[in-house]
Amino acid sequence: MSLFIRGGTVVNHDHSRRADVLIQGESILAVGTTIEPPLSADIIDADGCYVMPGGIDPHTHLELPFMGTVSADDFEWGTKAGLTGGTTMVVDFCIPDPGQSMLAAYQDWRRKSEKAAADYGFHMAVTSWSKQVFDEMETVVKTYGINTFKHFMAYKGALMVDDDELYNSFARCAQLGAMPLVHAENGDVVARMQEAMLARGIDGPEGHAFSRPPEVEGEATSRAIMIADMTGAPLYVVHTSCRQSHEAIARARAAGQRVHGEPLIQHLLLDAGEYRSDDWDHAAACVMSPPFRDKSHQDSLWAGLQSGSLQVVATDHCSFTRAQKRLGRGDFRKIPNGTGGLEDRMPLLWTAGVGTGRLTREEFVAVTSANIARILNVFPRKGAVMAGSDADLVVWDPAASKTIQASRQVSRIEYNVFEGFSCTGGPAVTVSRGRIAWRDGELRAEAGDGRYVERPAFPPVHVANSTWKAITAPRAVARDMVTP
Ligand code: DUC
Ligand code: ZN
Ligand code: ZN
Ligand code: ZN
Repeated sequence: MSLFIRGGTVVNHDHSRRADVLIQGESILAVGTTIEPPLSADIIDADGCYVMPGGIDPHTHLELPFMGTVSADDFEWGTKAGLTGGTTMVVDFCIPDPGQSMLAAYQDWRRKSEKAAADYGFHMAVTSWSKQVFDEMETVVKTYGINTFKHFMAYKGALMVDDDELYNSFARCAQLGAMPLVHAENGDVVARMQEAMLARGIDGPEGHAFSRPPEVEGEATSRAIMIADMTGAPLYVVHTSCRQSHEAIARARAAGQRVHGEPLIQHLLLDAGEYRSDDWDHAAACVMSPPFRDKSHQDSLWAGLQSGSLQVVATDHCSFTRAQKRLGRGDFRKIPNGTGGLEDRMPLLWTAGVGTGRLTREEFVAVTSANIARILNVFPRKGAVMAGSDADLVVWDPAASKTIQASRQVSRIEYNVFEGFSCTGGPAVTVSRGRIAWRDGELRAEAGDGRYVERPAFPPVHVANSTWKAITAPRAVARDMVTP
């Protein structure tokens, strides 16, 4: 089966040119101006459109058991929502239950993701430290093809890890050629501030935002960066939402550290004013961690994307219904944290980025796809419109217009935090591994069409001392290195 995309402008992260694209089976066979399509090829007319790599969302939580409930969009509906908006791959967080092994958690996630309609990979969460975790990390990298480990510096009493655990796990990542990820918020300080808010009688969604100020994120980001430096590991800071965190990342990069920052489309476009709403349901819908910030932080995030000190735009898609959000009436600490965005990230970023001149088209491709593929080590299989790459791409109509309305969305919840936003520019056709997954408003992908994508390890930073003893006794290792 072949597809021929004729007459468009191919946009990659590094250049654009007028070219046709021939797809054979699941991959791109050729990109050029002199390709003769086979007689049997389905022709897609891309005149006036851009042909770009499909979006990759490196940060989703589909069917995640979290805060006493389970996120509403599962792998089927989350990936279908993504395809509707031009996203052809998600990377979801595999989070072991307390006491559960990583290996069992991985099997759970593979089971849940069988119904994915688009390709997907996983990150693995490290929520405690032990010899068992040390050993399992090797299997996760070498057998499961997962080269990223997530650490929560917040959610005290649940997922949070302390500095000792961070140090050990980051050092282990460095040995394995894996990269640590951090949710950077100081969970101890957040817990104290939450108590202080409730003691003052502030129990609504605004209390959520007040108890997680930017300083809490800036401190944790700086701490994680320095711990990563001491272990020789690279670092990826998820949902970078504020100036303090961005500046810490930019400083570390200027000093030569491999640190990556990931703003969310939500933090780029929505601000803390949402929590001042008189409408409890609306304010609760916007509860996520980190919370939306004052507008001044948005300028910092856009500047980071423009200058390259921030590399990626994600969603942290973790949707909850109104009824689920209402579990937190009377105590904001119980409002399930999370917002959606998978369906809207690409059109919104195009509109607010390319449409305003803040981003070039190539930069748009970089931050929604190519940079992510490179950072997560699946480039150029993903993230490129190039001969040999997977045929995950989007035929993007810069004139398409859409007003975001929850009543018309694919996501399985009854509201949308971007309700009423108008987008100019959107997918005319989304192609997922060579198949038309979405075209002119019609979703054609089906549950089970997606495949699991393995992501190989990076070359290890250093391979010496890769034993449990060396990791758990860093001072002894340092001492051994001093020769008399
Ligand atoms: N933040 C959220 O808002 N939801 C899921 C997990 C997270 O860290
Ligand atoms: Zn997080
Ligand atoms: Zn609003
Ligand atoms: Zn998350």
